Amino acid sequence: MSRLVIVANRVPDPRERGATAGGLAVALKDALQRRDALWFGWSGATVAEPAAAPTEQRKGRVTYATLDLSEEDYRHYYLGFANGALWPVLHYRLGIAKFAREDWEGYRRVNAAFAAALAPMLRPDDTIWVHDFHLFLLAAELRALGCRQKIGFFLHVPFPPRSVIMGMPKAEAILAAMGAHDAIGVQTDDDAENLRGALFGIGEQDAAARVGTFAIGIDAAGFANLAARRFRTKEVDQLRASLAGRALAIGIDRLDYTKGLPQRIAGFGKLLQRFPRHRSNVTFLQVAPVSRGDVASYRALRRELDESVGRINGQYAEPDWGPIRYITRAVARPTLAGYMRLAKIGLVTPLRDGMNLVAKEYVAAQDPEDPGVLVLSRFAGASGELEGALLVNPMDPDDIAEALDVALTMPADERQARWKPMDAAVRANNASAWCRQFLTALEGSESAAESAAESSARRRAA
Ligand code: ADQ
Repeated sequence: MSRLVIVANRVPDPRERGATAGGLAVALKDALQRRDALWFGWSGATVAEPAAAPTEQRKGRVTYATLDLSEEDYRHYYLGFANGALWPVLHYRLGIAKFAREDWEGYRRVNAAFAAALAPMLRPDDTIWVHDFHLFLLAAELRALGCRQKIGFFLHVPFPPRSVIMGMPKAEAILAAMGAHDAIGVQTDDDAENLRGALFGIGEQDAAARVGTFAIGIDAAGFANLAARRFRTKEVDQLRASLAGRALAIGIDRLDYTKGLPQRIAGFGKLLQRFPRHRSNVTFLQVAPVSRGDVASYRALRRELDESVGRINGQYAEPDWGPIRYITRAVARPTLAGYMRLAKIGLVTPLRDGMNLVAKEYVAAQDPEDPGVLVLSRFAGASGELEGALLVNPMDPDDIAEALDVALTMPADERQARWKPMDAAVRANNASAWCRQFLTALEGSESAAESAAESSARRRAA
């Protein structure tokens, strides 16, 4: 089998073990065990004078190759264009996006530098799989350097309607660069429709035809085992004891403005205000470690949450009960798995989310005999697969409060009837299925390099 080359903004630390690794590393685990692989991307470090050639480390069948960034590239490429412009726009938040030409230049420069460092490492029969919005231009840069290998792209975040994306300066250049891929994957049919519409709008019909939906999954069996094992550990016992028989609702997110945290906290406050019978009977634990703490909008979010949690706790707490526990430190994944199994309610209310793996992890973590209830945003990609969840509009704290009230009083047979099909879906559409389906589409696709050459030959002949 040919080598698989994964390109992503971040490269996992090869020392990370299965249970502690998150997101993409888990999703790709199967594929990386079955064939030789190269994982290429940013080291996570910034240095004064980055080397042009990557540092390599090998573990098992995978070589990890990383580049450092200069302070300037970190500021313009990562904080500026990727996180300041693309992240909000792709989550439909054109109004809070910040655009600067220097950021765009930094984005182009880093995509080109990544391509220049990767190209000499490639073998003729490699399959290349590029991940996410940091690297929209990479494939086009590789093609310009003469790469003819199959290149696939997967977008982990949503893709907004054409009218939103076209509001962002340089959107057209990004869309045009999509034509360099042989297969383009997104999380949901809505994302696919939006992306095709935008590509059509700029005359990239060939690229539009290569867009497909591939909903990302988790290692459901592995997570279920982890949660069951961790359910009886010191950390989970301590949390259980501290609840003194009260129900637990849990939220687990990166501290990010797309995750709907202020509205969620307000929703929990509304529950206590409008349904007083739940006062003193339910505790909400929100774990939200700070991410991207050096972007101003993230600092503002943190202040807002500190204030609203304090206000609700001040208003409703009793000497022996506090409504909200809010942790901005990281908690180890295995412990979180145990917490999820303990929680009667999983509260997952992003304003927009490509998929949201926490929703799937919460489902997988439940005790089949006594499963909890998932309260889920209808704007998370996962809502398409998790039909047994109580779906809410995450912008509406009253809607969240009403769903929490229903969840807290739901009888066991209804909880089971809702959970079973969700668990079946999470197990069927798991990480390995996602990976296999995307790679099958990519490796069986017509070559973009050849079809681009053919269509330019046709244009020349015409
Ligand atoms: P994220 O925005 O990071 O990912 P999500 O899918 O919810 O969002 O989480 C990814 C992983 O991080 C999960 O395994 C989750 O358990 C872990 N995680 C989240 N919060 C955590 C916390 N507080 N502590 C420890 N671990 C935590 C992006 C897109 C999503 C998409 C994924 C994968 O924004 O929509 O589902 O990529 O494609």
